[in-house]
Amino acid sequence: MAAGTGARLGVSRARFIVLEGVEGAGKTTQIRLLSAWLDALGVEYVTAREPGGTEIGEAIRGLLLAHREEGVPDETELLLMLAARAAFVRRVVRPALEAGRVVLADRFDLSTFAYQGYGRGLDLEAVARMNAFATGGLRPDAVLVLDLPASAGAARQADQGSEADRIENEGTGFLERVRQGYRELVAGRVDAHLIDALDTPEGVQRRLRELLSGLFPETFAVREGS
Ligand code: T5A
Repeated sequence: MAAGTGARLGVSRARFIVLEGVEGAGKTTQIRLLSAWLDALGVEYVTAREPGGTEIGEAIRGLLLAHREEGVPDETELLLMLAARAAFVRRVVRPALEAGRVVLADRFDLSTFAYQGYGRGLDLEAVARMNAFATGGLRPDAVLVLDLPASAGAARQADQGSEADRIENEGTGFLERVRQGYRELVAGRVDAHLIDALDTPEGVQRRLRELLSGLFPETFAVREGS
């Protein structure tokens, strides 16, 4: 978790913003560019990833993404994701929002619906009930879903040269179900927005900034002197 350098406490209003999308969609890249923007605006923020963001969450991330010979039951995967989220909400998100900071999160509950619900085929209503317990009902202010074909995201990751983790190893059939899941989920949630992630990183970033400035001008609009 990194704290922003903007020092104008009290100017910005706390917002919980989540970046979502299939592997290689560009979430990390866009959070880095959004962080630079918030620095320039003088908005205080924290960034964090899921699963992770806390000591216990990072330990759970290691358990979840490591390759395992005997496989991991889908229910175990779900419960571990939610165990990490319970700590993330209580140790990272709520304290930051209470301190008046923006939270930029790399994944949150839409990932669970898309991966464990649509990807693994677990019952969406059961996932929703358990997720609500883990989050204590906390919802993001906006969920920005970077949309691109799963094969394009996988190709970007291959170009990057990073080794595929356990979930990335599920292949493009699984990841395409996840992608379709995201598209259906966005259609059913007023806080979620679909963004074309096939554009250049700069083009995607322009769209995200326009969207956030339009949705929350009191937080993200350029102010005199910033
Ligand atoms: N998971 C997570 C669940 O199953 N359930 C859950 O509830 C949660 C919370 C987490 C894994 O856990 C699963 C999902 C995941 O499988 P992760 O590290 O968060 O893993 O997920 P990844 O999506 O694998 O993260 P990546 O860092 O690999 O992907 P990003 O962040 O989307 O992409 P980024 O920015 O690193 O970019 C990837 C490459 O593409 C290039 C970048 O330079 C980089 O090389 N790139 C672009 N190239 C061209 N055009 C653009 N617009 C580009 N943007 C970036």
